[in-house]
Amino acid sequence: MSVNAVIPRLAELANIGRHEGGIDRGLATPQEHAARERFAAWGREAGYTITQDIVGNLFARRAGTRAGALPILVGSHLDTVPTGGAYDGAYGVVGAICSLEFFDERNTQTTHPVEAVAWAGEEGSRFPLGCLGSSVFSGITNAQTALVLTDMDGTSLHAALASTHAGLLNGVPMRESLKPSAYLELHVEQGPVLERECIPLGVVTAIAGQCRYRITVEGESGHAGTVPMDLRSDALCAGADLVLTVESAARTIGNVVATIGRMTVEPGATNVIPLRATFSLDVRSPEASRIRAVDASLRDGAVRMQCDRGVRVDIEQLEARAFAPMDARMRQAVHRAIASLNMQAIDLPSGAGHDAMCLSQIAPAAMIFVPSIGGRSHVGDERTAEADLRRGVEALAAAIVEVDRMLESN
Ligand code: HGY
Ligand code: MN
Ligand code: MN
Repeated sequence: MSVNAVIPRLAELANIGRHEGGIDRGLATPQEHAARERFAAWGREAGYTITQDIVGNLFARRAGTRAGALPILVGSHLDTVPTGGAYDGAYGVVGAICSLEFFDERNTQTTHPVEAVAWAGEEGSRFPLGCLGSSVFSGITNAQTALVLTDMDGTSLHAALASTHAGLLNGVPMRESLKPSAYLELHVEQGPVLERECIPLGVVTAIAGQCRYRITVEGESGHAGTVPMDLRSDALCAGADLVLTVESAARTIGNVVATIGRMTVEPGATNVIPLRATFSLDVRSPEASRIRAVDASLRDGAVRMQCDRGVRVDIEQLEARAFAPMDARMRQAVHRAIASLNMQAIDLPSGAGHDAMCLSQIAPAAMIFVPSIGGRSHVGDERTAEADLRRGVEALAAAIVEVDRMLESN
């Protein structure tokens, strides 16, 4: 099957968690569990050693010729945003296992073992931490800290992973904590550059830094019909004012993006002045100074809300991921591999976050992109041409061999 298997396998995964708005596979839900089961089954059928860890990361290991060599990890994630597409994450997981099968078909041996990986909870959609699994694996986040995180219903990750139909896979042993010798990730670009440049492959130079926040604005509730406007401390109006303050700051500062993707209003009745507005904030830039500038405008705005609108504002930073340059020697190895296939590639940065941000802290890391049609992602109609999907897997397989050689020449 190998390279061509990427298409039917992605189609199969795309039906797991599908709804009319896209695909929803939150970490440790029955849907994401089912996707992990499929990955484990493919790995077993190919004869690879399947292991997992306590937060749900899943590994399929193909032996190398040198026992004891630290593995090359190749992977991405199976979870999605609530209205996800068929390729964000899943493509890199399926591409990794198809690359290993490609080696089997050609009897290609690598010195280093190679492990295809499905990282747990990269999106941070269900539990409030992006790159959850890869940050625990990389030692950036303490496993216990991750396990006590709770979703919007108050369910902890620990409880979710303990459930039989959505948790850790039955009968799959725990992986011994071997650090990797290198990391590769294949991903759809999720942006417009490769399509605009008519280039089929991208080698990522760096991944933008990002900060995620939870902001709670608390005012005074009251009767919608009897409280005069000048006597109100309306939490939602203050929250909306703060949202627009942050948006305007991001536009002015430049080379930074700020997104408020979720807001809840309590008590949520049409005839009650909102007591509380709670919203998310996602800020990203390749330049840390610009993220700090947006952070400062948020905090200044919060003080202004408290003075002018009589509300209380609580700002909780949930996550801060530094700008992550990809390893120069790994990038050269990837370019050599792509050139050996007579394929074209360009260098480009990633505005989207990836597990490679975490892995790059413990091993040399590189990423390969394929074009996204219309540059669209995190939407149900995310699309990439089949030829591009297959080409990306061929490039990944060649890159693994090149990296294996590079590590030998160290
Ligand atoms: O949000 C991101 O950039 C990634 O898709 N988790
Ligand atoms: Mn992704
Ligand atoms: Mn994503």
